[in-house]
Amino acid sequence: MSAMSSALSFPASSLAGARVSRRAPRAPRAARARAATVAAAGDTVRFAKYQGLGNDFVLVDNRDSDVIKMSSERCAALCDRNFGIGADGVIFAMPPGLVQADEDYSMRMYNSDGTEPEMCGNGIRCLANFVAAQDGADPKAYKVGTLAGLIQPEVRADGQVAVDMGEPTLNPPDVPFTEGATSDGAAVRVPVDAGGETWLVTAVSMGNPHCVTFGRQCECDEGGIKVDALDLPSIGPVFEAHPTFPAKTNTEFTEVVSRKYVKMRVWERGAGATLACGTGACATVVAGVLEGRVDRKCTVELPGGPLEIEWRESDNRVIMTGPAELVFAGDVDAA
Ligand code: ZDP
Repeated sequence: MSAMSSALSFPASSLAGARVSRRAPRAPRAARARAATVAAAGDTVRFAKYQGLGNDFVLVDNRDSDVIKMSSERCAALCDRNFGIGADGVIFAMPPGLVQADEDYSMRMYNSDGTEPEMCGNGIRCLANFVAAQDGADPKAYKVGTLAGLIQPEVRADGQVAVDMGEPTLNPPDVPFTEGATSDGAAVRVPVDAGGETWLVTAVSMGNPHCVTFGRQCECDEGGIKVDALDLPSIGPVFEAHPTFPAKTNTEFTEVVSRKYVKMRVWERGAGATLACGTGACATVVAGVLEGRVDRKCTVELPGGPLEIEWRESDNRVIMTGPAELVFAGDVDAA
């Protein structure tokens, strides 16, 4: 494993924004292909480690090139918590133009297993703070291109980052989810067999796929799941690769404490059990509203801490607010 220096060189700071429209077209295949990696032995990359409620990421400023500085395999190795830096993923600040010309920059990311998701909620809050620190910028709004469309995070003076995550996608084939819609074009409380039991799930996309469940069919009638009693490492992977989710899925197991407060445990696609998932918290509140369990403004308590989520009635957009903090910085071999 290559040398890493841990000189702390960044002033902690923060950023901002609100999103344009989720219906923005996905990045053209050419743009994604163009970003193939060319790291050579001996190249080093400067990185900063950030975390949002314990969901942690290695961040790299890659805005000087269309070519991603490290391969997905190298990123997976760096995410290893024993042999690497240790993280749930690696995020690259890329040049603008992934979705539209007037972006400030764009975002590409690898999960800790090396797969590439379309979007990440905790990650885009960390990215916004990281870029502001790089540029020594005061809190400001950014337009960020992602594989899920344009997202605009807003950094507030108190250091919290509020992100307009756009409109949820509920049409089952677009999640993608193979089962049919059950109410108003969405797949709500659909019975799915997993781990030898029947669970009731609601399928939501926040640019990436989510399977939200408040419990097994039997429990749902008796007040729902108790997340602290959940055997997440055994049931999580079953849902992640469930045939009803052809692109695999993140799964949110959710306990309702009140209409304004839920406890959630997440098993992430390509990352396993994490301490928090921003897109997952958004999907949880959307599913909770569709199932008539929670209000549109709701706190989602995760193992790593609380996220404030609002699914706005006025424009159907989801707003996620939470922290994003620098942990340390250093240099690492790119290959
Ligand atoms: O969709 C996926 O593969 C997720 N694992 C991406 C990461 C999601 C993230 N945890 C979030 O906060 O939304 C970063």
